[in-house]
Amino acid sequence: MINIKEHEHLSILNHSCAHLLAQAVKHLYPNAKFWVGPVIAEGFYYDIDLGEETLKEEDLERIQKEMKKISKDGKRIVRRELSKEEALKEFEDDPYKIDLIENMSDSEVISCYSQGDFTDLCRGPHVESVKELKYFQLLKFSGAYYKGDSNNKVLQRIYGICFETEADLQQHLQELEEAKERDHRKIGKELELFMTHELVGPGLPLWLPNGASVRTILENYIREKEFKLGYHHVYTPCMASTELYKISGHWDHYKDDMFPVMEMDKEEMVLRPMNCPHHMLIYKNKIHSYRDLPIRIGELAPDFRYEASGAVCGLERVRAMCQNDAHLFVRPDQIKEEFAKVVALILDVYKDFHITEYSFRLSLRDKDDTEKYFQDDEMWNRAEMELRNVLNELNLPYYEAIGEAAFYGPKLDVQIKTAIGHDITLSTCQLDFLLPERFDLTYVDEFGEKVRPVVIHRAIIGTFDRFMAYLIEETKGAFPLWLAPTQINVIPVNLEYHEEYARKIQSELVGWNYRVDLDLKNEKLSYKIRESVMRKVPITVILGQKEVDEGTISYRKYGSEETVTVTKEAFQAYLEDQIQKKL
Ligand code: TSB
Ligand code: ZN
Repeated sequence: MINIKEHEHLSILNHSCAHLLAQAVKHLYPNAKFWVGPVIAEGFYYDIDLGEETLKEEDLERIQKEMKKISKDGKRIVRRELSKEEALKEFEDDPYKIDLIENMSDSEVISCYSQGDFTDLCRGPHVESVKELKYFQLLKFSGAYYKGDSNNKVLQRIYGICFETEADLQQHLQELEEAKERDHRKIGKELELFMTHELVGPGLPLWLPNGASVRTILENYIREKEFKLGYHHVYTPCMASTELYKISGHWDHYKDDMFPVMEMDKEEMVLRPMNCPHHMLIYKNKIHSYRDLPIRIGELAPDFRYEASGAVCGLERVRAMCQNDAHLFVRPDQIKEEFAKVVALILDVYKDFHITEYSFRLSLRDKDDTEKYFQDDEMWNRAEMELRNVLNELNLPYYEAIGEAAFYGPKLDVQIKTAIGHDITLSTCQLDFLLPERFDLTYVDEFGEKVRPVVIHRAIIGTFDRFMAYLIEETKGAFPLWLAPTQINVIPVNLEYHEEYARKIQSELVGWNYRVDLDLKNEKLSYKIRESVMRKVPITVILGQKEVDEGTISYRKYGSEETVTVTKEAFQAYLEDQIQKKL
């Protein structure tokens, strides 16, 4: 989907359209006051104070109509420059604009733009006339706290988008519609994969049997892969004393993302946001020789993060998650090889899931953010240089992002775009010189000296929660055979004559270790087939007189209208082939 901010002219068009929106709102709500109206990747929005009023769906239509009217009128958009003093005078009735002006430096040129009866403070640039704003659409509205602070007043935020042509606008609206259809929250509900409940809370989804069935397969899949690659899995508790996080540095640099402390008697406990500290202790539990390294400690580990309630999203961003985590304890001379193995594992897993649209992001620290990042220039320089070297040697194409590193070190993140346009990290591989220091980890080298290992943090599936959100959107809920909650749905054509054969086939298929449903509802065949398709079951088996007489199986693959009749042996071979190819 298009990113408006990446196009110079579309950015100007959308910014001008935000002013048009404000003008229309002012016509319809004369007391309206305006905060900010920026361009965003998805178009534009404006935050508006409508006093006691809250918007309704119909209001959007009225405002849009008014915008069309103003656009037809075709007033020119005129820029004026003001001194700070003049600006304060001009906008004296508008506390929001006064706030903006007061926060500008004295040397800054303050400009405002007028179009007919409406003037707004703005840096610009804008199009020459409102006439140029023809192909726009208001998309939605929501409440938004003034300055994003929940102690402040809720403003009405109206979103919209503007294009150069009607065709572009229509294409975009169609893409939005398709994205909505793919949204994992919608499909998750329809296919009964997961649910949420206000009594549990935001960001805390409940996995239903269908979703849990897919997750179990994912867990077994990745565990098996990791065992083969020399990982050792552990179980550790999902809470610990705050002392542990004071040692690790989470307390100083990650506290805002953690749930508050639980006090019991004299103890202070916290839910863990990450598993590294527990795994550091496991490493430290024994003396290690240089010959033992790398040591790979893996865990399918529950973590808790206090994500903002406005940021949580279905399974994609949750407050209780389960990481496919591992910490690799390596010698400095093993960094490259071990990192390469992790990248190879990521690519191997992506091949199995047919993941092709992703990019590598080298996530670096923001030197100025002294709160988020542990301060040790030498350590950061070394880690960033090592990581860059590894990536260059592996010939991985990547882009850099300042301020996206973990507090303990730089990361290689694998980024994907979700159906609704979020840019999220799926897998991650991180280089850390800090935690070995904080936990005083050592191994004995070939000269009998104690030296520090390096830690690689990595998550391939990332979290099962986020990965599931991704899978749902990619497959539109039509999971491949090996992952589908129900793999085969058996339907007898006529209950009276074919139920017995259908029961026999179902039990044989279950005996072959497939997840099989038998539909004995008293409904028409066509209804049952339609329902099977709605549930996106990969294979629907339809058994009638011919199949009973010949001892065969007729089936339809999801997405195909064609019915294929085969022997049981051929059916088994077909299923095995599909599973093996992960289709
Ligand atoms: C890899 N300590 C490391 C670990 O060893 C760590 O926690 N890294 S992380 O912070 O990047 O998280 C790992 C992965 O969890 C991310 O790559 C992302 O895929 C996933 N993740 C992070 N936050 C959330 C969330 N709120 N909801 C769902 N998944 C999340
Ligand atoms: Zn970690």
